Amino acid sequence: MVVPSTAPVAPTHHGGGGGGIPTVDMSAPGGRGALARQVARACAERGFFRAVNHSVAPAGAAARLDAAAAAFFALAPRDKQRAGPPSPLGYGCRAIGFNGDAGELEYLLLQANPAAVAHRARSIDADDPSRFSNVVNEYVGAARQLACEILDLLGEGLGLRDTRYFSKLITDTDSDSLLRINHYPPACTVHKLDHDDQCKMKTSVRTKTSNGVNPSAGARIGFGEHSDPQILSLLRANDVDGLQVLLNSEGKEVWVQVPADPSAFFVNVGDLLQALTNGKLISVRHRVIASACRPRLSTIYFAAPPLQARISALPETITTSSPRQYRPFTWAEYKKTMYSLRLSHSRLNLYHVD
Ligand code: GA4
Repeated sequence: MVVPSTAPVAPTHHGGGGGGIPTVDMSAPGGRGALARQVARACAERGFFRAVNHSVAPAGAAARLDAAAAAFFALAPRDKQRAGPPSPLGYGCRAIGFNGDAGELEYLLLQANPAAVAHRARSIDADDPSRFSNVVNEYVGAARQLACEILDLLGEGLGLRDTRYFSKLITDTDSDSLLRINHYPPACTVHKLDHDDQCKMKTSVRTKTSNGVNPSAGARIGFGEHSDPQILSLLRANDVDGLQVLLNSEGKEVWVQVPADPSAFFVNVGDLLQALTNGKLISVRHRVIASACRPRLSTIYFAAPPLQARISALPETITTSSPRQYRPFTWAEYKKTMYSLRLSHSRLNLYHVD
């Protein structure tokens, strides 16, 4: 296994935060090998990077999805609730998962395949369901293509025998990938009341994270601390800040603000990719603080394998000095575990062979 050691990842240092967040120029002229090493290094050191100059044109599929999402979230609560409850897919307001987690957001969670999107679209855009499904399918296609490009670069950067191993898992016709569209209403009082009315729910958002650390004073938890369970996640958001990632800085874990960049994709390694690479790539913990006075809209494509896919560290990642870390499991088995636990649980540890 090749440990990515050259081509240091360019950290970004924006005034209000972002130190230590790697940026990868997907169209850089330096050649494919250098790009592959850069992507692998970012995922090994941070589990996270900002992809710029990527293949998804902002004026096309992304803009059309944003417009469809904004139109949906602007509907009356009763109309939105027709697409819910999130069980786990559908429209959700504040409640996340089945075990009492909540955040200051509303969202649509969709299975990222045309048949499922068409079915769900009937309750999302009753006037013209195919309009909504076309927009979603077009976006999912573009996001999947970018995810494959990144996964193939990772395969090369890690020196895998089958460099397309990861991308084949997510392009399988039975891939269990998801699309999540999140709307974080503004934190300012006048809007907050609107939002409370909309949800018609009395859930309180915990202000403490799982490790007992309080987010900074006045912070509203939009989406609590967690790692993504799948292979790779691609997030795009508008120009409103809120995303934070937990990074290691000189032996200490620190929450780093990710400055908003609507033209970029923020890419993060999921639990399955950590397991497949025997811990060489790390599934980054992240959260959203929704304290802005403007609404934040984000879209995340979660690239996942089929339910029956066997997740086992690739042979190239196992050596005598780096023995197998996790027992093999199927994605179906892992999903069952994750839905039985709280959002912040470090669920992959349950599969550690110790
Ligand atoms: C976190 C990442 C994705 O948003 C998600 C979430 C899922 C859900 O909202 O239904 C989970 C969460 C996420 C992991 C633990 C379980 C399941 C909520 C929850 C408490 C869609 C996913 O795949 O896992």
